[in-house]
Amino acid sequence: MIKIISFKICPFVQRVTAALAAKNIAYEIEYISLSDKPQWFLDISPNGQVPVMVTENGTSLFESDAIIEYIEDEYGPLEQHVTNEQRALDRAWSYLGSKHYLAQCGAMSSKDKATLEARFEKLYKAFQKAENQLTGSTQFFKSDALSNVDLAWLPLLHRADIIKQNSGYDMLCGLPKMQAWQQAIMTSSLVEKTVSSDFVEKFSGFYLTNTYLAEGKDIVQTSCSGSANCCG
Ligand SMILES: N[C@@H](CCC(=O)N[C@@H](CS)C(=O)NCC(=O)O)C(=O)O
Repeated sequence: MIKIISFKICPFVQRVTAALAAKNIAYEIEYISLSDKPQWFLDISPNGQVPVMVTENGTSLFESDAIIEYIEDEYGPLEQHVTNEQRALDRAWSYLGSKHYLAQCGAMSSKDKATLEARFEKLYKAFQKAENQLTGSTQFFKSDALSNVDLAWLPLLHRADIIKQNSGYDMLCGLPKMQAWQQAIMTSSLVEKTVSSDFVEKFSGFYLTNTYLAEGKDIVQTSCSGSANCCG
């Protein structure tokens, strides 16, 4: 069986588990400590990072983009009859999401409001681009069926939802089509299959403890993006 080497709150891992769950592919998962990486992990992970996927043949794959492409090549596409141009566009929109995972982690780790808003600005610009691309007439990014783009943005939208529920800070403030997309993803049965049962607890221990967002419902969100757009 496939094995995923993981760190519980890693968004790159969650993109991979989302791709596996969306295709009902069974896998085992092993969690490691990133502050004390075991030697066996360093031996199979050239970049020293999770996710690593150990295939059925025992080959260790690394870099989430490569793992996602392998899942598509090996187990078949999520969507049939996608043109080459559309596939390229889907990959590009997926990258726009996944290339902002670390920006979101950095923003959520901020100790004060000014740092949060400064770090969040780039991510919010990506959210605005997606808002402009969404039609608002379909449940998911392209249609009413899940696509690879949804899977790539799922970690961002999931984390933004937990932050909103616990702190009141809405990363999608002023972006109604993004909010609707987030709602569709969060109410699909997929999200819970992508993380461990203690995900929210682990995530909160990291991003909602000793951070600005940990101030919880006392947070007053005065702007949508760190600039002057008042959210009301
Ligand atoms: N480019 C990598 C990024 C993966 C990544 O940043 N993983 C983080 C956890 S979310 C990690 O393993 N950090 C440990 C380290 O960099 O030493 C990918 O797409 O797989």
